[in-house]
Amino acid sequence: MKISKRIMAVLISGAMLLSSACTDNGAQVPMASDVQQTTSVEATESSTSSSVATSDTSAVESTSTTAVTSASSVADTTVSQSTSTTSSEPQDVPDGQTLSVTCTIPNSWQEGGMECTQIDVVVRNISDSDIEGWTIDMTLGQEHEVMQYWNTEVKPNGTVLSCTNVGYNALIPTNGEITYGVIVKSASPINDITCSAGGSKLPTTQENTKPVQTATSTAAPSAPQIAPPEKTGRYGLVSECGQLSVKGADLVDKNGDPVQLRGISTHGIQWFPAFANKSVFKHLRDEWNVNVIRLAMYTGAGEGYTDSTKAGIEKTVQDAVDACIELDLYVIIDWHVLQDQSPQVRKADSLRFFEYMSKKYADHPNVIYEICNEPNGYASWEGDVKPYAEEVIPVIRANDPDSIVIVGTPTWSQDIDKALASPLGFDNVMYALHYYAATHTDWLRDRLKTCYSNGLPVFVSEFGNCDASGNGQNNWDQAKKWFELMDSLNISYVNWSLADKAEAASLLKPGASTTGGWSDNELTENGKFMKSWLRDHQ
Ligand code: IDC
Repeated sequence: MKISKRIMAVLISGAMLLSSACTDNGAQVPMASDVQQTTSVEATESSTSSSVATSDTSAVESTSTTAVTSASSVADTTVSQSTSTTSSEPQDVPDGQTLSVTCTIPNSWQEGGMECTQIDVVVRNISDSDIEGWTIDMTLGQEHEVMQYWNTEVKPNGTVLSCTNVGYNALIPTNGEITYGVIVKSASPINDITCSAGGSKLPTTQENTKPVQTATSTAAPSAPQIAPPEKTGRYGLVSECGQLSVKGADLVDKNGDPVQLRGISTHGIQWFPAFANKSVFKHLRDEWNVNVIRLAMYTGAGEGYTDSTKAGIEKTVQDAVDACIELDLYVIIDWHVLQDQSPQVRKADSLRFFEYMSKKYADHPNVIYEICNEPNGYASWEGDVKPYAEEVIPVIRANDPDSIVIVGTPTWSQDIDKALASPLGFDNVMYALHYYAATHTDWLRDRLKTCYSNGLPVFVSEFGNCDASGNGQNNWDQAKKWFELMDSLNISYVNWSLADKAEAASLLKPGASTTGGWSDNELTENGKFMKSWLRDHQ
């Protein structure tokens, strides 16, 4: 596959509407020195780009940051407009500025002759007071169609895409930040993005925009360039435990000794890609003591995984896998079947995806494949899940013969007894049990005990301390009973979820930093509990 690599500058400059009451009628053009903007552009892959896209996909990474001026967070008029200069180093933020906006293009690809561009945006409150309500008008320079968006409401208007807060991220505390993202389709590549407040479009001058350059490569997709793992001396990392396998009902390390993986699952990686990065994972490894990250990729069309979005989403997964490998972490690639009920619905995509991933990561003991999150509804073990697994596992095994594969079970991965009655005939397979402590209690723990004592290898690849909706109240009594049981059986477990969505299951409060290093103020009740539980775990 011929892969083209575009190096592209994204320019973002402009003003911010500070509150819903704000207008920008009084916009003024500040002195150039009032506004600081940094645009840095880097090509992160030298000659090759890999993707699981069905269409030709090129990875483009560009970052642009600007500080945006305003009178103050309580003002009812906006102030700001900016000209900007390109430089590679951030400068001091001048007085009077309120928000900084960082715009990244982690993925772009072609599809049906159109250009698809994912734009991730981080908005940071750099003022000394909280901000309630924000709107960013992004001028993309051309007509476009919005394919997907998260953590924002969008209002397309010609070449302008207006992005407004949703309820849970309206508030940006001082020094806090929120993230949102969009994927747009356009006739030609997006070369620069200009932001403005309330429609006061800011000029993008030619000198603000780096020329688009093109580089091509005919090299085939190859394994990522992996630096030697960073050592921490913590428990259960890949450099210590190596290739895992299954012995009886137990997960064991390269020496055959039982090992327990404990970690965190992302929320849908298509909705919260901002938290799936190396800096966050490193913080979780070093400060929370996790040794596994699960990457949940929802696979239903209504969940945003469509023919036009899947290339971008899958690339986000790959980047996150690469980050985990660099960090010496185990990583679970989760084909997050939920809305579709049966994994048969998307089997063709699954076979393509796991064929690609298992080939790409064949030499990395870090990678664990979870082939169907939670079959549910009509999906039965014998009629749907088992035959699906019998097709997918050989595809993985052909590339990566000794990897661990986790197989979901019916009724949202509660029916491990069905797997016990009719297990799969492959080595190194584990069966998923999922629980939410405020919903699933003794009866499901009893099922786990029975299945384990009958030799079934079980992996709790997702659990919550709240109820099964992902919300409601956390139930710490039940949570502790689950931990006691799982620890006594050395069963691995992964908490849902690494997101700042306003729901009980989230580990992070809305607007939490996307680079980790969270203070307790940025953690939810679940976040604080899980941090101390995992960190102090022996
Ligand atoms: C939930 C999310 C919620 C989202 C919903 C539908 O927490 O924000 O709106 O999915 O996409 C599961 C699923 C997991 C669910 C979670 C909580 O694997 O996707 O996430 N849950 O409902 N099984 C049991 C509970």
